[in-house]
Amino acid sequence: VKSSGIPQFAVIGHPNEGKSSVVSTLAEDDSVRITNTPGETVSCRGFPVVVDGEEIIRFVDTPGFQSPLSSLRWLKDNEGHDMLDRFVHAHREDPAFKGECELFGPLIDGAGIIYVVDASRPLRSFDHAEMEILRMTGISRMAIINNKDEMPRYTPQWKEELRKTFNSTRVFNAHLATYAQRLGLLEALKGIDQEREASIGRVIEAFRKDWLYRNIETARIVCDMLSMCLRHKIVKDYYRDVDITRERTGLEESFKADISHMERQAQLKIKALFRHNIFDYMMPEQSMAGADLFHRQTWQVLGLKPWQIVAAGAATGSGIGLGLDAATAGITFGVFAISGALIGAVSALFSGQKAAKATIKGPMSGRFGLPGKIGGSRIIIGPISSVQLPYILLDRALIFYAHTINWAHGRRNRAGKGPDESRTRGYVSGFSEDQLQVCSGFFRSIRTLDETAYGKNKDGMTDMILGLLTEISHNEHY
Ligand SMILES: Nc1nc2c(ncn2[C@@H]2O[C@H](COP(=O)(O)OP(=O)(O)OP(=O)(O)O)[C@@H](O)[C@H]2O)c(=O)[nH]1
Ligand SMILES: [Mg+2]
Repeated sequence: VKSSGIPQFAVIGHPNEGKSSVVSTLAEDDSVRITNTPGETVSCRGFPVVVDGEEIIRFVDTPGFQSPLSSLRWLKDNEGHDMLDRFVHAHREDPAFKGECELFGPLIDGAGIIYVVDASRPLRSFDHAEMEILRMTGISRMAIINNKDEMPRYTPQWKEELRKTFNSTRVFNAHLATYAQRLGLLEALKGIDQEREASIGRVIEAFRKDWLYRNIETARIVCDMLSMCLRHKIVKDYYRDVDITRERTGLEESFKADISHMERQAQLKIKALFRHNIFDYMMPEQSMAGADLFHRQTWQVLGLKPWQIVAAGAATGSGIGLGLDAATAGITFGVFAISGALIGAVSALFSGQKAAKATIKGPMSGRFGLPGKIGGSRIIIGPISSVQLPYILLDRALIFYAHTINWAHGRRNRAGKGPDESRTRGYVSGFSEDQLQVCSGFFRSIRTLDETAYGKNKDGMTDMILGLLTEISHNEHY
């Protein structure tokens, strides 16, 4: 433990094994440099975890071992007190030991050890040398098996070997680690030595609290976004002759764009809350043509199922949803492909589904719907009265959240199997009747002028969303 009192861990290992990736994921910092070039990291750099403006733990990224076999030989010959210090003094000018001189730095400063190995390759002699060096330091240490390949062929051998030298060994994938797995890693870190137990316990506590705070914020962001979308209206007055059909079409386009923009703003807030600067889960907006999307795929996968529309008490008079074909057979693509519902769904509002109001008032409003010119009129687009759209917006927000929290900060490319492909449904289709009641109560209250009723419903909705976010957070295998 450093003088500042916060626990510090050096992430150590052979070049190119994923040390920087592990640091990036644990510290939730996507500014850590990660490349496929061995020897990318040449000097130590500490990455603090900051909660509430206070540093609670620090992970130090280090360069890889460079000459582990000869370093081990020297250390064996010079074993004893201050040997790392003496090693650095003796080899400071030797380019063959640059890596060791650098990576021993944080250990001399009192950092704990997190040793990273890639178990998709077999153990070699330098691995034994590195482990032996770490054992000789006597510093409490944990090993992380970070598998770069999907087939961790050599995990059993590695585990057996690591058990001999490390206080704890954990499988932890720097690219795919979820929140639950990061928490699990901290728990294991707590167990490696008694001296650090209390301080890491506090880190875990702070980490949990911070996560709860982020989830509460997310629930608020989602509720506010839904309120804004459902209240949205465009009102435009015309004092001269205009082509009303054309004007109306133009305003409908603006309306769609406005809803999309509000959704995007909420997503960006969530993204920032979870400290992502690079990763941005883009919900496809127009993966399929609008009307078709409306009937066949989107609204079966996202939003409500037919029985839920009835349960939500929302079916009457809406003219929406009950015509949905309940058959979901044939849906073989993941949510990533089908969550491109928003524009389609909003488009559907204007395609004869009577879902959003488009009101035209004026002296010649009787000609509503007919192409032609009228003067002195007003066009009102909105508010949305679609039963499904708010549920689709909610579903998309939850999907966005799940992708964002489960995208490890150390993962920089989109190649490989992501979480996208495994889910074929949104979350709303799994809602219980009670949950639907909360939603429909909230959606209804958005339009009333009764602020107290709105506040009460919004609190209920926030709590319910918070429950969903917590569930998604703790789902290890997203
Ligand atoms: N698929 C996959 N690739 C990984 C994982 N961890 C690291 N990599 C890849 O392995 C390469 C090296 O990762 P780094 O994190 O830069 O490794 P490092 O140990 O810091 O490397 P040096 O700084 O060069 O010693 C990069 O191309 C990473 O994207 C993982 O969990 N899964
Ligand atoms: Mg590195």
